[in-house]
Amino acid sequence: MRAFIAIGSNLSDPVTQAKAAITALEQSAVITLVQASSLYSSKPMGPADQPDYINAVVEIATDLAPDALLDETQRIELEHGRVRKAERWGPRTLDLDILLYDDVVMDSPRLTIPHYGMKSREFVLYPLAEIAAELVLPCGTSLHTLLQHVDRNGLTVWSE
Ligand code: ROI
Repeated sequence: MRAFIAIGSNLSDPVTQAKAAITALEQSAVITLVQASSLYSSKPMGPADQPDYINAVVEIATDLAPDALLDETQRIELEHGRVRKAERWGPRTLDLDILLYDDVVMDSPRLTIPHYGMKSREFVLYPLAEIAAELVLPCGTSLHTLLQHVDRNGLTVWSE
């Protein structure tokens, strides 16, 4: 199965966090990394008094079912020092969000696929377009169409 995962970090050296997340996905015994987008710098969505984010999107191949894939991404988050804070939409060390899993549409207490926020988030859509320009979502909407409605909002490719 093919899936797309969003990576986000704005604490504890976000560039290092994002790169470590990509390495961890690459090294996972149960995931094959197919491709990774560039790293992007983005303005925080949510409270503005937090650092800018580093975001990326990766495509993976896996035999894991969606719930088992979530277990694996959460294992990686925890391994990389993720601490869940009380504040909603507050800063985070490492976030791995399952965006898409084949053409699966599901809504369980643990997991909503496609990711509920992906259609409006520039820091998801532009990195996704870099690696899967011709993608069409399970609802039939193309990534091209979504991008026409979402401003870059200061999103830039991060370079050293
Ligand atoms: N804002 C940006 N720019 N990037 C993120 O990855 C991100 N993740 C979040 C919230 C707090 C919604 N804001 C974000 O979870």
